[in-house]
Amino acid sequence: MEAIVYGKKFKKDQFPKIITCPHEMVALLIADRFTRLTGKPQAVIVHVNVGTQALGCVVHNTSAAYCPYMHWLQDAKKQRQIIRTRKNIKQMISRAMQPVYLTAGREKAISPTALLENGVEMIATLLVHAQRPLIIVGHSGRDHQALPALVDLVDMMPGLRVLDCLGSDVSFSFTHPAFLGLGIGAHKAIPTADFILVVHAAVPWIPYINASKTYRTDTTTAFRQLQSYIASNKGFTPILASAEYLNRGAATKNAYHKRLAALALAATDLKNLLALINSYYLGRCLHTPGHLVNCSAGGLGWSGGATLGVKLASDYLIDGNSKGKFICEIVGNRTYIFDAPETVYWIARQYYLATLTIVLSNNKWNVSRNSLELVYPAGLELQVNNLNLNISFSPTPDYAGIAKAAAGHHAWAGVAGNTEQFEQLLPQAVESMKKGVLTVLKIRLSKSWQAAELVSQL
Ligand SMILES: Cc1ncc(C[n+]2csc(CCOP(=O)(O)OP(=O)(O)O)c2C)c(N)n1
Ligand SMILES: [Mg+2]
Repeated sequence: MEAIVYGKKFKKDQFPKIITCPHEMVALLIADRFTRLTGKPQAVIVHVNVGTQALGCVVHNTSAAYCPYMHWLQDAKKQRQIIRTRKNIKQMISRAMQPVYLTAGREKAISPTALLENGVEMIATLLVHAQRPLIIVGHSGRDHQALPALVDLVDMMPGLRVLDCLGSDVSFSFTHPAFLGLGIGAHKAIPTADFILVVHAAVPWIPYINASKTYRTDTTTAFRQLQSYIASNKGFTPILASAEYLNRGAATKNAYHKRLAALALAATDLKNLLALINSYYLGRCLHTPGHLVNCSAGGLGWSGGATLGVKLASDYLIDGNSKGKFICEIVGNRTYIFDAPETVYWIARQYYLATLTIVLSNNKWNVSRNSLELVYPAGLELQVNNLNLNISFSPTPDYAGIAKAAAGHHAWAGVAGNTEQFEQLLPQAVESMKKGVLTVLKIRLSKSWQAAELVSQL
């Protein structure tokens, strides 16, 4: 703290901006998202041991999202010895700026590299000759140049399809006919594909893949290399222009439109609560890299701090003056509580970070029941309500009120209890946020507000 005062007093122009953050997880989340969007390194200062532990699952989320992260004192003995010599401090920090998760030990520095020539030739040949080629992406969209490079590659290969296992970024255009959508866990295209190119995606969940070759390379460069190799190879041209390939291109397009029609139909069936339509429809608005920031791992409590980080980064990239993009967070009711909202909205007010938060309140932790029913499809849980399963959130907290109170009442807070109220309040919430006011709208999802949920069934 002495150094902070010194820096603020005597090194004004060189000293970093410091944000006070009353919760460690939120601090790391802000830094993580700021770095992801701007590429600028950030630092989080926490208490040496208990503060480190309070960083909690965000450490896991950050490393799973390939956000370069250096933990200075985790393995205190060894890292202290390495860093405190001061002689190699510059090298150690610049090494940590590379996409490595640095906890201890000296890992190899990685810099963006191109694919080796024989790698380009091999992948291109396999892609062109495959009958049912598939590309799986996960995090490649972090580099905003990678998406257009992949679209160019796919466009020249009729029948080539792309599956996104949603690392945390928009990696392929959701409206491209070659897009198979999001597949987390499994997808029917995987066992039937005869060549799969996995690019920047964590794949331990795919039991079918036994990679014959792996390459460490810069994604955008590799897509561009493959595209130009295929375009300039005269042997490939007649293959790609053959009737067989054109037919399979048309079939891919057809299948895409059929999938959309099936989803549109599912959307009209209000009884089918498991129809996975919401995320898909939301996804159809996503063509632009950077328009979605997802968690990438399962540690809840990430979205509030992450939203602030994205807002800060967006303001910084435009003019540093609250003129950034429209930032909206959509969050479940339990997840909202994990976020440490009293910290998040205090910071939001303190640093003029206006965002729109929509809390979807179904009055419970529904996912826990879903998981239970998957394991015990005919179990005892079917005979009891959420109160008996201890996953009910009744009586529900005033989610929007929590935010408003944390922001010293400098916030717009609303609750929509039905469709009409939602239609009325949403435009007001959007307007409020656009005016620079911190905005939180809670939506009470109807099914969960039945009186039966309040009375024990045991
Ligand atoms: C730190 C942490 N603790 C516990 C979990 C397990 N978990 C996954 S989803 C969930 C509940 C989410 O509830 P809510 O946000 O209300 O969404 P809903 O299930 O109702 O759709 C929990 C506890 C987790 N992912 N992360
Ligand atoms: Mg819920």
